[in-house]
This record gives sequence, C-alpha cells and structure tokens, in this order.
Amino acid sequence: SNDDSVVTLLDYGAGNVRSVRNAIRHLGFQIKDVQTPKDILNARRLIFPGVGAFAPAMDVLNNTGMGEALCTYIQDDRPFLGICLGLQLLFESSEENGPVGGLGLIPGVVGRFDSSKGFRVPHIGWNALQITKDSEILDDIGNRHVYFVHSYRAMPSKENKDWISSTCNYGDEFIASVRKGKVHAVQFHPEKSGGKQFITHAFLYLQHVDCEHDYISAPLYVGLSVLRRFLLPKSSLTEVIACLDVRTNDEGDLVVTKGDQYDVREHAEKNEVRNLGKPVELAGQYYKDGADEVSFLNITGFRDFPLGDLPMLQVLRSASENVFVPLTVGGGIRDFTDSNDRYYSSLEVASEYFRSGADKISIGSDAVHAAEEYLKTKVKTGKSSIEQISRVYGNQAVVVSIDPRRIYLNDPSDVPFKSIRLTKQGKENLLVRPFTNLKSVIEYIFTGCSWFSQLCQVQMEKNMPGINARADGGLLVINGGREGRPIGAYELAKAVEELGAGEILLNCIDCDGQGKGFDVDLIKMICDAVSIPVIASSGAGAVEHFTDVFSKTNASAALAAGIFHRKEVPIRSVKEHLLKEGIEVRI
Ligand code: 1PR
Repeated sequence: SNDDSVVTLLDYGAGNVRSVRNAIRHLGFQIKDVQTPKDILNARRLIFPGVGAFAPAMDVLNNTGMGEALCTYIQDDRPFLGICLGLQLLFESSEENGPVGGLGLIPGVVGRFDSSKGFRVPHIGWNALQITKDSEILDDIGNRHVYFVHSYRAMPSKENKDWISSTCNYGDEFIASVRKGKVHAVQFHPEKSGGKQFITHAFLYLQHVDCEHDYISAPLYVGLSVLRRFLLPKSSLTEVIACLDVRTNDEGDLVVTKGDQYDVREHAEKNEVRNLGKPVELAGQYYKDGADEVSFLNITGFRDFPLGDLPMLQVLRSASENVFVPLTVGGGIRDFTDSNDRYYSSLEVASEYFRSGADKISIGSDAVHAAEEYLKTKVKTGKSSIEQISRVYGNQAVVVSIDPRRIYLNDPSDVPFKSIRLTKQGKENLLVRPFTNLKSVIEYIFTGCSWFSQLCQVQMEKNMPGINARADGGLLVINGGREGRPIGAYELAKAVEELGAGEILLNCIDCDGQGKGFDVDLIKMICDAVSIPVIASSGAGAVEHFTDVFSKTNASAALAAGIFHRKEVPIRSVKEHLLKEGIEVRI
C-alpha cells in the first residue's frame, strides 16, 4: 500500500497484540495484517510485536516463509519496528527451550538472565534505559522508565555493538533496543510503557524515510557504558498494582467487588454482593492515577467457564483500549469440558484471555492441583496448565495466584509443611480478629488443607477457641476459598516455580480486606523460597504498609484493592510516600 496512514502488522496469533493494535489505532493509523510473506515484502512500514516463546515463533516464521521475507525486508533497510520477541528473533539463536536458531541478522545469542546473582527472573517491571546511540524512537525517553517483561535477553558484544541503541541493567547489562538505518527493535514494551508517545515516535521516524544514520563513536560508547554501570540503578522499580476482583452480582451485572477475608457479600439485610464500581471504568481510572499494572480476577471463574463468561472477555477488550500498562487476568484457567462435551485445554482458555487483551494470565486453583501432582510424582508431564501456557507464551506470562489461609500450631512438627514463627508484627496483624487466646499462637503455617483441618479441628478447638469461630468450613485455598488442599504455601510456591511459573501473586486470606498491613512474615518466607518475582497482596490500609512490605521483604510489587476502591488513598500518594522513603517507583 502507498497510503501513509497504513501500518503493516505481523501478528502470527500467539499472544496479546491487542494493546499494540489499540495504540496504533489510537494514533489514527490503519492496520494491515500480514497474511502471506508477500504482505511483508509489500509493506511500507512493518511492526512485529513478537509474543510468546522463541521456538514456536520461529516455527511459524519458518513454516510460512515469513522468516525469509522478514530477512529480505530488513536487509533492504526498510522501516521496521520489532518489539520484545520481535527483537530477540533478529539474533542468531536463543537458549529458550533450545538452542533454537533465529533470523541471524544480528550477531549474538539470546540467553536467560542469571538468577544466581540474586535478581528475580523474569525481569518484570519498569527500568531505565541507557541510550547509547541516536535513535529517534527513543528521543522522548530521557530519564523516564519503560516496561519490560522477559526472562531472556541479548547481551552487548563487540560483534553487535553497531546495532545497539540502548541498554538496560538487570543483574547484567543487556540490550534494550537496537537500531540500524531504518530498522528498529526494542526489548521493552512501548505499548505498555504508560504512553503512546513511543509508538508515535516510531511512526514519526518511520515516515521520515530519509533519516540519516548517526552512530556514536566506539570510544564514547565504551566510556558511557562504564559510567552507566557506576551511576545507574541496577534493578527494576518496585511496582504498585491495582487489583479488581470481578464477578456477576445478583442482578447479573459484572461488578468490581471486594471481600473481607474473601467474603464478598454485605452482611446487611439483603446479603448482596458488594458493588464497588464498573470494571472498565475503574481500570481506566487506576491507569490514569499511575498504577504500574492492573489485575482482573474473575473470582467465580472456578465455577463458571470463562469462555462462556463473555462479559469478562469484553471487559478485557474494552479495558485494553484505555489502559496502557500491563493487564493481568485470572480466574478459571483450567482444562474444561462444556455441556456439549466440547473439551477446552487450559491453553485455549488462556489464549482467549491473551487475545482479548491480557499480557499475563494468573492461575489459582489449577496451579494447586498441578503442584500436588508434581510433588507426588516428581515428574513434569508437560501437561499442566502452567507448563503448557509457559511453553507457548513464555514464563513471564504465567502468574500463579496463591491463596493461603493461616493455621495456628503449637508445634511445627505437627504438620508436613514448612511453618514459620509469627513475629511481633505478624501477631499485631492478627489483633483485628476475634481471638481470645493469643498466647497459644506460637507458630503458623500457610496452607489450605481439608484433611488436615479435620485432623486438627479437635486440637485447634482445644487450643484456639477463637480461631474456629472464623475458620468455618475448614482451611482453604482453592475455588475462591471454598475448598482446602493438603499443601503449604511454601511448597506450592517452589513447585510452581519448577513447573515454569514466572511470577507469584501472594495473597493472604486472613489479611484480605482488613487494612492492617501486608503479611510480612508470609511474604518474606515466599520471597526467600523462590527466585521469580513475588507480588505482595492483601491487607494494605495505609501508605506506610507499602513502605513496610518493600523495606522488610524482597517483594517486587505490592497489590492492593480495597484501599483504592474505597478512595481512601490514591495510588499517587502511595508512590509519593515510597519515593520519600527512598524506594524507587515510577511517577
Ligand atoms: O482459582 O484460577 O479460578 O482463580 C481465581 C482467582 O480469584 C484467584 O486468583 C483468587 O485469588 C481469586 N479469588 C477467588 N475468590 C476470591 C474472593 O475474594 N472471594 N479474590 C478471590 C482474591 C484477593 C486479592 C485482593 C487482595 C487485596 N482477591 O487479589 O485483591 O487481597 O485486597 P485488599 O487490598 O483489599 O486487602 P482460579
């Protein structure tokens, strides 16, 4: 096409390209989708937002002839913008499920971040760039931060130096963007970095077909990189996440609700589902207020099949039109057979979420089943939802939501799980609950465990007259707290990491909705157990609670719901407070 308002998009259907599409349309451009290799060769401007894992993407490119067309297009120095995997595929090969050969246009191997250096992998979050070469698309970035989500990265070397336009630091210095002539690619997500201006710049550039190449000379490059290593922060920013628990109320409308220890019904006359607003509106509001990420949890997804739950998919589609930070969606991701005997794999369910605008999906109940199976057999079958989805979409796209409920013990050896002693603060956290006999709380574990609860019921009744009043129905983790399973939070976290989860969303049923602070003891235990990022959740009630969790644990993000829904504290105040306390956040 000769029309300057048309952009060609290479979307091979493996993931969420919706936000890129939305960003492009937002800017008044039309999209032409690549159907055949010829569409690539005929493109005037081509955007390749690679999604998913390296090997399946290369398979598609090789099997369709698109890989060859891409190589020709890029070698001809025609306007190109690759995003994320769209950068990695340009390299010679990747270690992701590999080695797997890439397009081989840029020298170097895409390798995994080294988690032994104490950095959590995947690298998920906002980080600063060190710009090393003039590149119009980076013009507006300056000291601003951009959003990354990846486990693999390419590293600068002598051989690829002439390609690099910026690097970033996360344990190692890695390549954040490349540019040569009219060919650009970025490891970060411009469409998720809080604004459409990066994409605008990409287009502005792509319209100036005669731009000159302006490389920074080699000595200056080296000098800058030395300084950069010295001066710039080495890890990514801490994040504040707004969470929307979504379900249908008794009138059949999809509403944002909020539980009190997972109980979402008003205990007034009508016993209604608490209604705190409309999902799309609130998500848009939180994005404007500075949320670094927005999570939707379809909290009845365990019983209603999510693909039958079209309003939820619609919520995602609409939200992704106005929210330009990452969206995570959870609820009901599992294998499912519908009433017509049609079978859907968890991968299909997740794919539908990704297609509708999710950047990450979050698995709750099904992750517990998978972990139990894995701990029992010690065999990775490759069939669990975690394994299947992470293989196709990458680990960074798979979050596991852990919903532990406390059990109080007199003796840690009473249980086959790891337990930890409550600190003073942990106990303070408890005081909101109707306990009468705190003296006997010496240890606790996190689990949900039906057989265990029966076993301990008698003992608990004896020792803890208070707790049974609240622990009605057992000690629970799955199906929104309706069923307990015999596995501890620690064991669960380690197992799902081994199965391929890229991030943990750590709730705490006891603290949920209480506004008394995060469960720092629990969060610390899980952060120390795994090397993937941990999102601390449940209990935020004041700005100090955020500083507390970030200063006492290695959580990479803190998630809150009620405090924002009830408009008690705006996201901005949380971030200003964190900054004042010396904790780096994106403002
Ligand atoms: O099991 O894969 O279908 O996923 C279901 C998902 O829904 C899980 O992630 C589970 O955590 C969530 N969920 C299920 N039931 C409830 C409920 O509230 N009845 N909500 C529920 C979980 C908890 C938090 C909450 C924080 C912060 N929401 O995410 O947002 O506790 O709240 P606060 O700041 O107000 O304290 P599956």
